[in-house]
Amino acid sequence: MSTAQVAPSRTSADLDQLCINTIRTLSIDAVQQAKSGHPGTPMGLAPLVYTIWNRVMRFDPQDPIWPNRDRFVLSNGHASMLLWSALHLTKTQAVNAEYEKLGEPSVTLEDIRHFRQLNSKAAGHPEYHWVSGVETTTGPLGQGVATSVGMAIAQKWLAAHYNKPGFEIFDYNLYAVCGDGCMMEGIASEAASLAAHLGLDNLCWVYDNNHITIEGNTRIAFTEDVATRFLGYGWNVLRVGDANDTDRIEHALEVFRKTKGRPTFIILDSHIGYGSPHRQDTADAHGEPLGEEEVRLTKRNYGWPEDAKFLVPDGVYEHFDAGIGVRGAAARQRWTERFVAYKAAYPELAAQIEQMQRRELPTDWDRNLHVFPADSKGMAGRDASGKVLNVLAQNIPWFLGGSADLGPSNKTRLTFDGAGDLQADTPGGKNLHYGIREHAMGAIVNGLSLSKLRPFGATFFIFSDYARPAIRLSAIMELPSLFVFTHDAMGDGEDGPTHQPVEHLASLRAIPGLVTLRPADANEVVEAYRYVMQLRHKPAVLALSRQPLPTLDRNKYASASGVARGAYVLADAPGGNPEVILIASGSEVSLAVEAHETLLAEGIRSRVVSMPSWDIFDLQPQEYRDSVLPPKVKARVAVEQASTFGWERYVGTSGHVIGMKTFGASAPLKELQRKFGFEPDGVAAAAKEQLRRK
Ligand SMILES: Cc1ncc(C[n+]2csc(CCOP(=O)(O)OP(=O)(O)O)c2C)c(N)n1
Ligand SMILES: [Mg+2]
Repeated sequence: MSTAQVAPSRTSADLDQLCINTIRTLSIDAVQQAKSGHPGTPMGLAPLVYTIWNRVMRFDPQDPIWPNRDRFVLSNGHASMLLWSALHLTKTQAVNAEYEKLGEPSVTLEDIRHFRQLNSKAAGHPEYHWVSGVETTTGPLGQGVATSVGMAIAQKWLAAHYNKPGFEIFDYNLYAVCGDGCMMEGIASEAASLAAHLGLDNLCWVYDNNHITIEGNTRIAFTEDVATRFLGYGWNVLRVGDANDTDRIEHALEVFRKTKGRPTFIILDSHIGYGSPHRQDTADAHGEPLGEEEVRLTKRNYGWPEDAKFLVPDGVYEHFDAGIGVRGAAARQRWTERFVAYKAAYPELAAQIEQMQRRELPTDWDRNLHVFPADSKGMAGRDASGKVLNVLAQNIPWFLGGSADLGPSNKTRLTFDGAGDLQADTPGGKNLHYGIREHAMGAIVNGLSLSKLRPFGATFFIFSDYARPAIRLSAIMELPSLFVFTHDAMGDGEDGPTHQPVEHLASLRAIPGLVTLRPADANEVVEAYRYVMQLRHKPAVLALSRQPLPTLDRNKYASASGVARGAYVLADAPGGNPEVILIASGSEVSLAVEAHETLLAEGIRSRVVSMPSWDIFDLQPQEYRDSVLPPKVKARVAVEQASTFGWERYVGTSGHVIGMKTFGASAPLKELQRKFGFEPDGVAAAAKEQLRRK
C-alpha cells in the first residue's frame, strides 16, 4: 500500500501514534514470547526512538553503511527491542562483512518472533558485527555513550581532513540513548568530560530519566543532580518533561542541531512500562515479561487489538518509508552526487575514503619501517614502538592515537611535521589526549574504529585493567582497535606491585579473538606492528618493555618475521634436533638465548622458541606448531615475567614454568630479577633439571 492510499483516513498524528504503539507492542510481544527480556524501557522510549528515526535522523535504510549517515547508539542495550523494531519497521537492509548488500532485511518479523533465540537477528542485546544497522555493541552499561564520543571525534576528524569548500563529505551527527545505569557508570563521566572538552557539538545524548533501575527507584542509590553535573562538564543541557511529547522531543533535537561548540544532553522524563496498568513506573517493568493478562490490559490501554500478536498495522511500514525512507534516500542521493564530483576534484582524497571504508591500507603502508641492527645494549620495546608509530602514522593518513596521559612514558607521541594535537579547535590532529581516562579511552578507540579510522590507545600495561571491558567489546565487535601497553612486566621495578602486571597477559590471552603480542626486541616490535596493521576484523594488544632489550643478531638467529606465526624457532641445537626447548616471550627471550648459549657450550642440545603471541601461534597449522614444538621433546621450560597461568599448554604437565606466582615488589629491576628467578643461570638449571627427570 502506498502512503497516498493510507493518508486520507488518518491524520499524520494518528500514524505517528500507530507507529509508536507498534514499537511498543512488538517489544511487549517479543519479550512475552521469549519469556525473557526487558519490555518496560521500549514502552517508555518508543516515542523518542520514533522521533529520532522517523523525523530527524539522516539514515537510509537501503544502505546502512553509507559513510555520511547519522549514527544511533542504544547505550541502554537491554532495551534492544527498540532497535530491532526500528530496524524492522524501516526495512533496513542487511550487509555482510565484505560490505556487500545481501538484498534481504536486516531484521525480519520472524527474527522478532524469535527474540533472544539462537540465530535470530533480534538478539538479547544489540550486536554490531551480527546485525546491519547496529552501530556498536551495547549491553555493558556506559559503553555505548562512551563509544559515541569516539564516533563524534571521528566525524570531526574526517570533516577536518576530507571536507573541502563546497564539499561537505562528512557532516553527520551522533545520537545516543542512555538510562540511569549508563549515568551511574564511571565510564560515562570520563567520556562526557572529554566530549565537552573537545566541544563535540555533533553529539547528542538522550537520558531516559525514568527513576527506575533493577532494584527499584533510583532514590536508593542515585540522587545526584545529573543536569548540574552535565552543566559542569560544559554540555548544553535540555529537558523534555514528557516522553510522549514527540513535538517537544523533535524541538529539543532541533536545538541540538543548532547548538555549536558543545555537546547536547537531553533529559527526558519518562515512565518505564508506559501504559501498563500494574507495571508502569515499577522495577518489575524492567526485567520481566508483563504476563499474558497484563499484556491484554496494556494493549487495551493503547487502543490495540487485545489478542493480536506481532501486529504491524497497515500504514506503519509506509509511514516509516515516507519519513526516514524518503529523507534518507534523498540525503544519500545528494551525497553520492557530491561524492562523484569530489572524486573528480580530489581523486586522492576520495580514494582514501573508499579504502578506509573497506578497511584496506594504502599501498606502501609499510614503507620505511625500521630494520634495527644487532645491538647488545639494545632498545626498549616502547622506544622501538614510538619509531614505528611515527612511520605508520605518516604512511596511513587515517592512523591516529594517543595515550591516557602517559605519552612521554609510552613513547606514543607522533612527532612528525603536521601530526598535530587533536583539540576542539584542531579536530584533525593525530595526537589524541585521552586524559587519565583509560576506560573511556578504550571505548573511544572502539568508536574511532567503528568509524573506520585506524586508532590506538596507550597506557601502562597494568592499567589495561581499567580499559578491559572496552577491549573485550572490541573483540566481540571484531574491530581492529589497537592498544599499546608499555611497562609490560617488572621493568619499572621501583614502582612496586601496584605497577607491575602479573595476571594481565593471561587475562587478555583469555579474551577470544583478541591478539596479544609481547615482542622480544626492536625487530619483533616492527613485525608485531606489521602483523596487527593487516588485521581488518580483530583487535590487538601490544605489551612492550620499558627497559632496553638487546637487539638480537638476526644473522645469527632467525628472522623476526617469524612473529607473524606467533612463535618461531629463534635459536636451535646444531642439526635442529633439540633435546630441550626453552620458550619465552618479550624481555625473557634474550634471557633464554643466554641460557641456550650456556647449555650449548656444555653440549646440551637446546632450542629457543620466541613466542610473542599465543593467539597467533594457535592459529597455525598443526604441522607448523609441531615443527616449532616437536611433540616428542618433552623437556621444556617456559620463561615469562608474568603469571604462570596457562603455560602448561605449551610445556606440558611435566614441563617447568619460570613465572610469577605472587605480586612483584618495589626494588631495582636487577634485584627483582634475582628474587623472582629471571636469570640465565636459573633458566639453564631448569633445563638441566628437565633433562635429568626425563
Ligand atoms: C556494567 C553493567 N552492570 C550491570 C548491568 C546489569 N543491568 C542491566 S540493566 C540494569 C539496570 C539499568 O537501569 P537503567 O539504566 O535505569 O535502565 P531502565 O531499567 O530504566 O531501562 C542493570 C543493572 C549491565 N548491563 N551492565
Ligand atoms: Mg532507569
